[in-house]
Amino acid sequence: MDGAPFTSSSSSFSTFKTASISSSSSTSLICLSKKFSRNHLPSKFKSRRNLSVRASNDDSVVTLLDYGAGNVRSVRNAIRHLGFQIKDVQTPKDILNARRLIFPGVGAFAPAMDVLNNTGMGEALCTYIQNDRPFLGICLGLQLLFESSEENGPVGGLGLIPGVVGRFDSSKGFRVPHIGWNALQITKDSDILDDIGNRHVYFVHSYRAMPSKENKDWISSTCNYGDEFIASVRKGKVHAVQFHPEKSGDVGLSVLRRFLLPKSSLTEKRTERKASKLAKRVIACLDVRTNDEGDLVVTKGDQYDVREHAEKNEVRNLGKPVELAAQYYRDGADEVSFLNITGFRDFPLGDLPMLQVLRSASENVFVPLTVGGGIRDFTDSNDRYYSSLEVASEYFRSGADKISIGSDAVHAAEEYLKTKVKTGKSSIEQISRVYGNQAVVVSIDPRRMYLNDPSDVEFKSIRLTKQGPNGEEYAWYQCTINGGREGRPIGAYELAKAVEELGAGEILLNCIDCDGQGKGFDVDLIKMISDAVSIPVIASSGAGAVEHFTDVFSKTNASAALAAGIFHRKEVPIRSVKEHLLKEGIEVRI
Ligand code: 1PR
Repeated sequence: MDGAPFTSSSSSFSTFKTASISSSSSTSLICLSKKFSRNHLPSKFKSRRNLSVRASNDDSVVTLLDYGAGNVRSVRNAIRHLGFQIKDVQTPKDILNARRLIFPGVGAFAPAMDVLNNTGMGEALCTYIQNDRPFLGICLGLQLLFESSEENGPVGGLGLIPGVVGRFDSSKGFRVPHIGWNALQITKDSDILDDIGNRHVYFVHSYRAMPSKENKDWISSTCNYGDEFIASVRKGKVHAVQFHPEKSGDVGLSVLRRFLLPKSSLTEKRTERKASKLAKRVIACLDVRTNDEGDLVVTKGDQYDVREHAEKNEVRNLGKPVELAAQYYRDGADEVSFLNITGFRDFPLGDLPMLQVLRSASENVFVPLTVGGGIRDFTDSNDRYYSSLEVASEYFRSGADKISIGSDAVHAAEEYLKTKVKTGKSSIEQISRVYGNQAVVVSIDPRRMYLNDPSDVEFKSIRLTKQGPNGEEYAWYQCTINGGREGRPIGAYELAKAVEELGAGEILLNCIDCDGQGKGFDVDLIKMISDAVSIPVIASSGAGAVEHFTDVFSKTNASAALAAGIFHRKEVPIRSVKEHLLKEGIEVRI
């Protein structure tokens, strides 16, 4: 089924030596970029006029340029979902012979340019695009068209569009990475965006290209996030988008459809509400584990205890992961998360059922998928060592857009706080370096520890809005590992700050005390953490009613709110959560 990404001998992402590649590739890239910046790439590329473009005439085939980094499976699934077949680029000639070409770029700018240069694909791409052939670049596939990027750079790009790709400026109080559903300002007719009108699309990036008078004629839409950045470009049959159409639900599928079938009819379902800014996200979480019969089921803890308190003491079984994920997608969830809650026990790459769940779910879920559980360096019983990067790479190849690290992040933070040295070896650093920090979520499992006097502990504590059981006015939040089984000498505040410095792009902030209680999120905890970091924070644990969502979004800087039990038990539909938020004036994606 899966076409294979082409790999150049020296820089294939799919080989596990990735870590070394990035360091080596960076050196070769630097000298390349020096050469580039000196030689203005396009001219060098333009020289070889003998690169002729000849299109195959198979109408139902899409040529896909997949250089093996990150989750291209979602783009494949979306293309197949729209009834097209995929021809994978193996050689530069495949680009030149493409009838239509999609270039989904995931990961970091420098290693991507390195692969394009080392394989001659960059040159072929330039020729293909300069011949106004049907092209769609996605995310990094847009950024690489520009002259250069500041990401681990400056690094030379393909130089087809004037301008430099720079990092969002977090000093303006906007959380970086820009993760979530934001609104487009369409600036010129772009055919493929005709269906979008006033809808939200999904972004996940830390770098963006800025409008200038030199690139004005390319821009077809912008988006506002602290500043107005380029959200899409178009010239003739050449299109590129910064957002992810394959992860933007039905709106995104329509963008892909209109690229693949330019004359296809508009299917726009107008909504009465205009998308205007970054929406708050409502996330459905599926805690999964094998039950006593060995089946992988969706379960749900009661303060992390997932066993029925009946005579058989079984693992609570709330349904099948793939079916429930597809259901929540249809119900309007903005993201779906799978947490393999016993992952700390197993060897994640040996956990084939979990990988299979991910592959199957990603075939029908066109919103971002996050997977967590057991991501860490691992040595199996045959003494074979696997890096956490290898584990994460398998999850990305299987359809994950983001991975979530729990216990291993606690160990990494404790080590970092002890030495204050970034070794580059922690799972957070390894994975964020190659896939970008927007792909790395840290899941925190804290337990509330009541205090009469904050000076009783060395960790950050807060004054509680509601006193503790014995009238305590303060509490700190002790982090745990292995599914809440072991408390560690580190507070949630210290952990959040440390993992942000190590390169995490987002925090999933659970609370063991509130988990499954349906009495609302721990607003005190979420306020403390979302005020302490500049990366997005997902509020989690305790949702029991629609009001709990307005509460957490109006009293904290949480960017998203996650729930499980109320959705699994069909007590509160996702739709009613969103309608309530809209009624309360909180922008969400409809
Ligand atoms: O430590 O890297 O192997 O990751 C394990 C992952 O599994 C972590 O993300 C950890 O949060 C999660 N986990 C481990 N044990 C449990 C458990 O329940 N026994 N579940 C568990 C965490 C928390 C939320 C839950 C919310 C919402 N679940 O994800 O869905 O609390 O629930 P609610 O809306 O019903 O209140 P590693």
